[in-house]
Amino acid sequence: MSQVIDAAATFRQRLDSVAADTEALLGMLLGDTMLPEERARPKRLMDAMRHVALGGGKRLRPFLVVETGVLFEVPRARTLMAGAALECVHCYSLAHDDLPAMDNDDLRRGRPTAHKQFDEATAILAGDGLLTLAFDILARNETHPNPAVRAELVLALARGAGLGGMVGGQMLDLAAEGRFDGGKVQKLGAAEVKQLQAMKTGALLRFGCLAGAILGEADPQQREALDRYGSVLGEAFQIADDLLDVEGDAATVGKATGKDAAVGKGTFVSVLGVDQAKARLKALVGEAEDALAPFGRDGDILKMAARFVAERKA
Ligand code: GRG
Repeated sequence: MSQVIDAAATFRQRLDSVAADTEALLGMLLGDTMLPEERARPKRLMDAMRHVALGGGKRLRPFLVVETGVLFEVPRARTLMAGAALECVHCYSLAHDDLPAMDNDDLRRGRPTAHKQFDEATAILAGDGLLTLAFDILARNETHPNPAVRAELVLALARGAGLGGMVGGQMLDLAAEGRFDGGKVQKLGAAEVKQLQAMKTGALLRFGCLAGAILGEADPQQREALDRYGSVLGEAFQIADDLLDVEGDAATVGKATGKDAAVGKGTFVSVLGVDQAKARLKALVGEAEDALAPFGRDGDILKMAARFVAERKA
């Protein structure tokens, strides 16, 4: 029992430590200091970008970058840079997803969404600014001295975030809601839900797990193991998210719940049912642990991350 508590406490400490370092780094990147080629940093836009990117969130994605980087002894300053870039993309996606044209939410991370705190145009530009900043960060020498490694990171994040990744997944999601078909909801099967979610939420989590290996110039087998871990983790994350929408309460989750069922959305819970979704979640944690086998005890923290993702309440 005490070993279980120790493992949970260790994981919490490591997650909190990455969260604090990411907050500080993002605060610096979104500070008043202008960069070469910049003419001005408009205050309202900066305030909105800071609202979206700072002061909340579990920072799970930067944690994955840092902890996969630890496997290859990548200096923490480098993994924090790549983690901050990934978090910028994640935060932009949340701000755009919350817009009236998308999910129309008032609450995010327990605070007013960007368009509520500011206005729609500012929220769109704040998202655009964060998306662009992500690639600016990856292209910097501090992220990695080898330009080929930086280019690989840029390509991998672009693939995860773009047409065949998160943005494409969001499009499939909106289409399934019947947005472009007079409100006629598409009845998705399990394979379609899996594909949609692997794109919409899984692709960024997967990038998080691969980024440490890219920064560490890991061998193909090690990359393959982390790629598998990342894919499984992404599915587990989404099932847990779907369960939270059904069973969580808005105050703890930090956003509105019950929205998926209200719009008849195809989710893991709607296609599998609550009990089977929970069984699948448990199986995925086992698969995530298996994927980490090549790393021995060094993979323990990432195994804890898989359990955390499955059991999370927010
Ligand atoms: C608008 C291009 C575009 C994409 C939106 C990711 C996404 C696509 C929308 C977010 C909608 C949503 C709530 C999806 C469920 C999974 C998810 C990304 C939850 C939030 O991630 P957490 O729990 O959030 O890691 P924190 O706040 O901890 O960072």
